[in-house]
Amino acid sequence: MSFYITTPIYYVNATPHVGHAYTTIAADILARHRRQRGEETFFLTGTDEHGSNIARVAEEAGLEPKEFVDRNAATFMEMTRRINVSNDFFIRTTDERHEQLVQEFLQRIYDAGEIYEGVYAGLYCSRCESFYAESELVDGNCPQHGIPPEWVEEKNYFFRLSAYQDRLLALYEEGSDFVLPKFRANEARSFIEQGLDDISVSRATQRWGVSVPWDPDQVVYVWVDALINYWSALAFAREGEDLRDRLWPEVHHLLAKDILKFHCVIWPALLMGAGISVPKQLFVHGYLLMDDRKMSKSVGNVIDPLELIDVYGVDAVRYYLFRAASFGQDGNISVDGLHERYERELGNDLGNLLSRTTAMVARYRDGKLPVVEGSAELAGELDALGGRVVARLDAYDLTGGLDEIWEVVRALNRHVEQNAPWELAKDEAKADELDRVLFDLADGLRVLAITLAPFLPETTSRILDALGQDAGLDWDHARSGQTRAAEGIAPAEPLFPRVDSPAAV
Ligand code: ME8
Repeated sequence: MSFYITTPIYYVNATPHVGHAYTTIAADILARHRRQRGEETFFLTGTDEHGSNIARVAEEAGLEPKEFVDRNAATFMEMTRRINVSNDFFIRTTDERHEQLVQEFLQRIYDAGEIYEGVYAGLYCSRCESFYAESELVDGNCPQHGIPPEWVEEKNYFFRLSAYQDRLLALYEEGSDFVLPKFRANEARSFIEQGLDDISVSRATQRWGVSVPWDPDQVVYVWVDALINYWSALAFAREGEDLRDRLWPEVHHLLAKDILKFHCVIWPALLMGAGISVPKQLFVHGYLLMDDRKMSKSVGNVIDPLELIDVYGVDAVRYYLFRAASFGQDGNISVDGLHERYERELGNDLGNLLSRTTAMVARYRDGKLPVVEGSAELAGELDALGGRVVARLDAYDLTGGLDEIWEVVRALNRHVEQNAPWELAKDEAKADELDRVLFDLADGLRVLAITLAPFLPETTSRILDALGQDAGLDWDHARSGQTRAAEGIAPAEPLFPRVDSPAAV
């Protein structure tokens, strides 16, 4: 089984914010999880660097487009590194190898007779890089950006999207999981059912893009250029190998609802036009909001993920984003909310559990952890956890995955309270019982660490180190009774040290 997962490629006209980090971390969690299960996994992210919007912003900054995109792509690469994601490749659409494949892709559609020349006249929002019908405008403005679109009239090449209605609807047939969640599939389907207009796939008045192969006076429309990245990257991501043979079309696209139409309608049609198989699945998530408004660079209400990471650490940010909002739905985030969950859930529930466990092993057993028969009831809970998390993550339910794991965090905290090891330690006759409880806690923490590894990669290694466990992160180890005997266990440093107040950000 192979698992290929992608994020949107982000526009480099501004610096990255938490919204970009969100999708990238989600993809990372799924990729890390599949690797644990031994699947061949490939995780792609990158930047979208052509188009009139970027050319304009570069000009405003007094830079050549290439210099501008090089600088800004670097900030996205830096974000990708700082949020600790395990992407296998980072694609930039200004990579010549991508540009060539865009031409090849478009030529295939052209050769199939699915592209014709026409005149486009319509309202265009350069922020979205998208045409709008009058009826779609809100008070005469772009519905996404609230600015008036420009009237554009030019010779363009058109793709016969209108001819793909039935083939697209077939993808959305009853029972298909082509697009998830279901309510997003319904949105895409009703859009297709309304009837599709042909779309322009080139621009005559722009220069910052990939030349149309049969007419170098035109450049390829930036959205077409961008979508092709998911397919092109595989051809050159690994030296001397064409991964398309193995990984296409086993692709899972993650995106937010702002770009649903491009991904769920136009992209599969373009692929069909080029004679290439359509993606296996798309998951469309909601928006991160601040005070109930979408966080976006055009509204200006953005949080820089790196500032949060500086204060709370990368794992806390990775954790919070999937706790604050149920993945799939919209949800508000705030620094106060992060602070609260950091203290309560990460610091108290998980961090203290490790501190107490290691402190008790150090104090009552001189740092030695023997292997004994653990509690059958707890073992049952630990053994059920792996399957539950798999079911949630296979359904892209990252928040549900954390819920399942936190059930066990809480169960272990109850186990400490109910068995009161500090009382057992007072009575020599209860030495075996104490060993059992300490083993239970270590075994439970080890299983938690493995199931949490995709969400909290740094914390996982710290937990396993503190318990003297180094068995690796394979999903097979997410079962009870696999903890090994250890020595030299010392009271662990707090996993989530105190942060004074949210105002620190
Ligand atoms: O649309 N909440 O790039 P983009 C959740 N280049 N996710 C958010 C978000 C928020 N408030 N803000 C941004 C483009 N995102 C095109 C994509 S793909 C072939 C081309 C995330 O920089 C989310 O994944 O505007 C959204 O779909 C994406 O960033 C848009 O990024």
